[in-house]
Amino acid sequence: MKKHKFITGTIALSAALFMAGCGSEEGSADEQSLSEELEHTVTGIEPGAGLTGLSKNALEDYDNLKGWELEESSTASMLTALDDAIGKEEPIIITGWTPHWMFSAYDLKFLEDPQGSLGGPENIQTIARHGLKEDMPEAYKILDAFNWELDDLQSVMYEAQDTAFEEAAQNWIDENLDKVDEWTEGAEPVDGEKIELASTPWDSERASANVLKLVLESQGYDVKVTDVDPAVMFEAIATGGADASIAPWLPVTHGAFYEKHEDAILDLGENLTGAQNGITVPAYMDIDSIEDLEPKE
Ligand code: PBE
Repeated sequence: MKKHKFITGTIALSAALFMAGCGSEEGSADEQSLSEELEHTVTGIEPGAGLTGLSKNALEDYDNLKGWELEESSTASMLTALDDAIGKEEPIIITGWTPHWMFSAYDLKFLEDPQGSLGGPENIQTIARHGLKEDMPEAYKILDAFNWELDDLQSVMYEAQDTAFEEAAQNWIDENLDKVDEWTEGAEPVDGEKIELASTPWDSERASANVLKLVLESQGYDVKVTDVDPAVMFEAIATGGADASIAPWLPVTHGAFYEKHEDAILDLGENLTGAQNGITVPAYMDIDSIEDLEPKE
């Protein structure tokens, strides 16, 4: 990230100031004032995100989060608030996840979550509508074979910070033809067949959808990608309104939508492992666990 150097410097300085200021005061007094400083508010993202549902559960699950609020808005405004807070060396608590460039742009940490409200390691999974295998066997083969590593997805996502997702996706494909060949192996090209992919509007899924779109296009498909809320995405696959998706986060993030539509969708398994959600703070904040926060009195 272009900002990286500047921010690292700021964090080092703020960490030093913070520690100098903290001295040997009692932890609980500090935490009380920290929670007050945060106005007992977690800065969240879109209401429709799976992560928003999990974060609401966390507010219920932890007794010490009594009176706390989740401020729902958008990923863009959460990131603006995060950048602001870090620029001013102020505390902030957000709903975060990886893969996302926020973890490379800033020095952040997930708070420990002993209740497991935010889940553990997540997979990104491929789902398709019933009948796709029979109707579009060549596309089905590619979807079924599609899988990559965290590093692959991140390299597309990071490059797309400075360039269009489509260009970043094409560059990744050009550098990873071996991997792409594995996905398309044994699949016959088609002549302009239409396929509709449902996706979600976060950068990790913009990256994966753009890569798959280009790969399917290179095989002769006419590809349409629609970004929708996770609930709508599952609904679209279940009702046949879209053909497939490589965007579901499971088992926990979109677990409720998956369970609702389980019988009406085909599960083609994971396409990426090692995703993770978490209540997240800048590394300079002197707390490690959700349980370090204090209830609103
Ligand atoms: N996320 C990123 C999404 C899925 C991808 C974790 C913010 C969510 O539904 O919560």
